[in-house]
Amino acid sequence: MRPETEALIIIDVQNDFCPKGLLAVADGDAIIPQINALMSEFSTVVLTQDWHPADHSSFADMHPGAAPFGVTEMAYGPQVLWPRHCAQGSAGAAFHADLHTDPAQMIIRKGFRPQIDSYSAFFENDHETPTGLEGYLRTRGISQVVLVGLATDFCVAYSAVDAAKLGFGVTLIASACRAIDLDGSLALAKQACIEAGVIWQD
Ligand code: VGL
Ligand code: ZN
Repeated sequence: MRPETEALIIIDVQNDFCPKGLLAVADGDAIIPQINALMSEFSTVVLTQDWHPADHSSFADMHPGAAPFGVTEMAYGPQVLWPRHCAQGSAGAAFHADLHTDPAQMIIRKGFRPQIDSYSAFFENDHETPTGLEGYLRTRGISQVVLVGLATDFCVAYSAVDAAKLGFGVTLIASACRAIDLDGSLALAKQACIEAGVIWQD
């Protein structure tokens, strides 16, 4: 077992990010056996779940003339527009059936406000609005977090950078993540993580 001060945070292992999903990440489901095995080492396990309302502003079809995977300017800065995915209560938003969800004590849902996306498990994309996860971890005495899940270059990396900025010790296990890799986003995400002090474990 790892020390009780370490938490495993499993980002968005949901059907829509797995093969056949609405925003499928290549080989997204291939990481599940490794994640299931890792869970047994941690006394604190957190799952996150991307959880969008039907009128979410990250959906390309909410922006007339815009195409999925383009970028638009939101009140809080640039935002990639996505195909519809992880609609609240949909089968696509459910965790992949092979993921062991029973060991998790906490499930953080994010991206539920129509006007703002939330990649990070800690803050929405304005980098200000908290999800509450920081308080949960601190009051549980957690000082180190290990991050795995989908997608490496968006929700996992944003979570890792925020955790490091908040002062947690952070390790990202890249072999237990898969990336979207849009226009070099994976290389940029890795660089941002390393600059923030994240340990990027291949
Ligand atoms: C994600 C794009 C849109 C992710 C979520 O989980 O990385 N990416 N929503
Ligand atoms: Zn999303």
